[in-house]
Amino acid sequence: MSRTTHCEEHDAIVIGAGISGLYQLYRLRELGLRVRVFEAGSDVGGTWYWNRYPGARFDSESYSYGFSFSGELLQEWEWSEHFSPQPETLRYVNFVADKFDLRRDIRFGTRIVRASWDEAALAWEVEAEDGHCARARWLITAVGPLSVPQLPGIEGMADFRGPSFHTSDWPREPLELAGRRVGVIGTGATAVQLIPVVAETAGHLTVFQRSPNWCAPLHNAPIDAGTQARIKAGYDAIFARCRASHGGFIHDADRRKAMEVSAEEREAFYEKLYGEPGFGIWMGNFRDTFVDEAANRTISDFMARKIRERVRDPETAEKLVPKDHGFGTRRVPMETGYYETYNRDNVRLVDLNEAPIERITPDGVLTSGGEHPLDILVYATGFDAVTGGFDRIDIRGRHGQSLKEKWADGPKTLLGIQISGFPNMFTLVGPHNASSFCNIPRCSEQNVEWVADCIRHMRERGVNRMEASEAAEAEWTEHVHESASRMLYTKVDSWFMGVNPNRADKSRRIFLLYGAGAPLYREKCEASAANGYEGFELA
Ligand code: NA7
Repeated sequence: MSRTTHCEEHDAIVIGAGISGLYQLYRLRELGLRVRVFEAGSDVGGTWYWNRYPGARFDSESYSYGFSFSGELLQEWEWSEHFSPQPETLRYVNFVADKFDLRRDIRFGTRIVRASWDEAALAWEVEAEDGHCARARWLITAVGPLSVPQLPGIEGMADFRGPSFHTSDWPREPLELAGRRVGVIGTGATAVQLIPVVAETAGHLTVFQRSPNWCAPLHNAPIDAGTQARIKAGYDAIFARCRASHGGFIHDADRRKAMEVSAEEREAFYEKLYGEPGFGIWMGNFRDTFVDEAANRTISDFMARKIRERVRDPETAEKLVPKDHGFGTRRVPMETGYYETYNRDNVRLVDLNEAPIERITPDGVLTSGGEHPLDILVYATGFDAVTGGFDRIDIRGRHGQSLKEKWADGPKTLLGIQISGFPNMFTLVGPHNASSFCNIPRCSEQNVEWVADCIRHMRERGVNRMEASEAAEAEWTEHVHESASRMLYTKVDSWFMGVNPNRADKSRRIFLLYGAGAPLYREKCEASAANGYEGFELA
């Protein structure tokens, strides 16, 4: 990269001031490094900074989500609900930033657009949209797995007269919904949180659904004083439980297989899970639910019955029952009164399979079945998942190799944390990393600590350069795909599989996550470190 302007010098650069980037800053500072974090937003929070739509909240139990590294922080902070709403979570992240004085090393309003490795200087140079330049030996990306909003390419979008926006761009100024006709396109996890809340205030709500999802009740509730005290006294046990589980949640698979028990027992077990808060029905189900189609069919049938019971109009209920994939093979949206929303007089479900969208008009959405007049149009159309945050930065490694080109046929990494050809760059919660399929803070803390230990190791031994070997990278990539191949979610289209209907390359279908579980992932990371960072070349 040629440059004429002044360039700041640091030891490490972190891109992103969300949950992972903030903790990385804290850890690297502890090592005595000069660290600079660059953040596109005007404040800390990442996901919780951007996603301010009504109804946004955790699907993780609040007390399993917060940072675990500071006992003092754990005792000081009080979550008010079992599944924290976004405003409270954003307050929490701000509280952490203030408590540890993190803001002084963060440059806000700075979107990094280029990063290139300088082999002669053994340093990364990054450049922001505003031309700001910085150099450092280490580059750590904390760009988030769901940070690049995807708007659909529907004709006429620019013509719509009223407010229209993606859910992650929900207006910061108050938006009056009362008496207005609102349209929501999409029925993923975001829409399922949003729709019941909007329906309560909007004059009329039209939901445009292309594919229904299997949604499960969240059962949120306030945390009472007694529970609060038990939570505070029990953090060690909570984190130990998360650590032992496949996905870093307090829920972990039941040891039985679905067909090992009688139909009555199975039904009773599903009822119990359905009545309990959180992801238990997804993460705590029979252990073969997501590898065995017959097992999966039993829970899918149960969930379908629940939808039919809860939605009064049988035709609408049928539209809400997924037919093309089994329960839990895509991300399970967690709901609060979602299905009952369709019993309201002011809500209408439009099935886009029956009547596809033809165009957006100045006054609404035109489908083949007619025009739906709207005052406000919300795109709950998801994100360019996992690799999107990397693709929008022009990252150049050794010999100017472009990361986007290297990953054109899918990500290749070692442990989802480093990439051959891109020395001294670490990818927190990146593709093929267990963190992207996890209760994120639980797994990203592991990523951050592994990176900090690795940098400490390099400095102590005078190592200036570390790069994943090509052979180890190929082996890891093979392991990622091989270990996921049995899983039913690799047979279904979703953002897990990098299927993004709004991308130019619609045909791409590659598993982006790591499906063999956080404990095995952690073991593999620890083994590499214990063997002098096996698989990496240190110089
Ligand atoms: P998702 O889960 O990717 O959902 C996006 C939704 O938008 C989904 O229902 C899509 O239908 C729909 N969509 C996308 N493009 C279109 C077009 N062009 N027309 C109609 N419908 C469309 O994103 P979310 O934001 O809900 O959730 C993302 C993650 O955030 C979530 O998993 C949590 O982990 C947090 P499709 O299924 O493609 O037919």
